[in-house]
Amino acid sequence: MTKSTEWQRVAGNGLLSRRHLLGLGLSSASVLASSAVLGADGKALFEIPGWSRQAGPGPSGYGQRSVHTAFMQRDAGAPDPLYPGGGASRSPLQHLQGTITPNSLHFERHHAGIPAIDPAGHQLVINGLVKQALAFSYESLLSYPMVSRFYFLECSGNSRSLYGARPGNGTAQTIHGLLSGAEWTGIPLSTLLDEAGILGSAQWVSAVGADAASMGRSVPLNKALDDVLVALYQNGEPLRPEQGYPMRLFVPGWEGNISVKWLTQLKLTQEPSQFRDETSKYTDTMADKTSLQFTFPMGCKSVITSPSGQMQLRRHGLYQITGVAWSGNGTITRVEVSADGGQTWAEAMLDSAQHAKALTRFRIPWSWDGATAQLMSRATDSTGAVQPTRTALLAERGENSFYHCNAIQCWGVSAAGDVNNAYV
Ligand SMILES: Nc1nc2c(c(=O)[nH]1)N[C@H]1C(S)=C(S)[C@@H](COP(=O)(O)O)O[C@H]1N2
Ligand SMILES: [Mo]
Repeated sequence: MTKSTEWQRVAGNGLLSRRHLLGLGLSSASVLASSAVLGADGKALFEIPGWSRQAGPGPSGYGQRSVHTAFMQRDAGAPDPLYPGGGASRSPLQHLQGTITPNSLHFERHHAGIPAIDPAGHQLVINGLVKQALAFSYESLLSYPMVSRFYFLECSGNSRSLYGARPGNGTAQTIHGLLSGAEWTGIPLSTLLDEAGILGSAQWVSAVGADAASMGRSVPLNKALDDVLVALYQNGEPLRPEQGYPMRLFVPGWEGNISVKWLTQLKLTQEPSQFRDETSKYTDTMADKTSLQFTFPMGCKSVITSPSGQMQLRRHGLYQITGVAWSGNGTITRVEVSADGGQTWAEAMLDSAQHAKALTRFRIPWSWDGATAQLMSRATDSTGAVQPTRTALLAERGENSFYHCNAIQCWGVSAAGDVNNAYV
């Protein structure tokens, strides 16, 4: 075992070099000397557990998680009779690892609930400024060549409680859980638009969903032809009804709202359609009360998922600080972590493959000696954008902000080990 004096401290308040993650291990597992496994009489010193003594259930048609992890849930609240089917549920970020959110825990945001679509009765129509209007059945779309890409999806209302005057008492899930990551498989929208034939006057693609909200958003044609998908699969299986089964628009890196679920129409137009969700909602009101419209990309951002809000550190010693980082404008190139409220920073290890517009996992070892600490993470992306402090973001956006909060957030650790959302 390396003595704690040999840990290389790289920033204030106990942050250790990320190289200690490689090989040295932060394990608190008890070391089993071989003599400890068998007693002097040669008998095993531990009981053989019940599950090792008899055969368990056999294979099944559809897998279920362990009953011991069933507490990991989205935080779907009680239904609101005044808003049928509406609302959101958040991903339990503090319980997850890696960069892919299990489909059953992908966050949800519905404006009028989940339509029960029979794919046999569903159509995707492409019309408007095209040479020939087309209608695709689900079956016919399945025969088009598809691509698979890792992307994050984030609602632009995510983390918006950080605009509040006082820090809300929340978890990584309740504050930041309108965020998930998946491998999305679908048909490049450009393939379908090319088949319809884009007329020269077309500048926008208006996408409309088949839910009772008829949710619509206008996508600039250059983005539509760049990396937008008509997504049919999510993490290898057909989309979940919550995520838009049988098909959704997927607009990489941009605010979640524009990835229209239950997609049924794409109309090419010269001007944006000025849907409700791009006029009265999803605009950014500035300090002078003017509003910015079409602020599409989600900014460079990171969140520490562990230790995080409402956890308790029960012992002094080594911890692994971990979280996710992402940017709607490119790849994450760097994540720094501070344990002293942003006075000093150390570079975290990026331990996942770094895909553009996808979640990246970071981690760094931390030695907690019982002093109060303020844990923060700061991401940098491939455009050079650095995640702003909350103070800087508020100075830029003013007090009327609601969407697109990518500020650095702080988890305060008390001497007793309680972890809480804090402002610095
Ligand atoms: N048709 C339709 N598309 C929709 C919505 C909706 O209510 N109806 N919600 C939008 C919003 S606000 C977000 S953040 C994302 C959420 O996608 P998810 O539920 O798959 O996480 O879908 C978007 N697409
Ligand atoms: Mo959203």
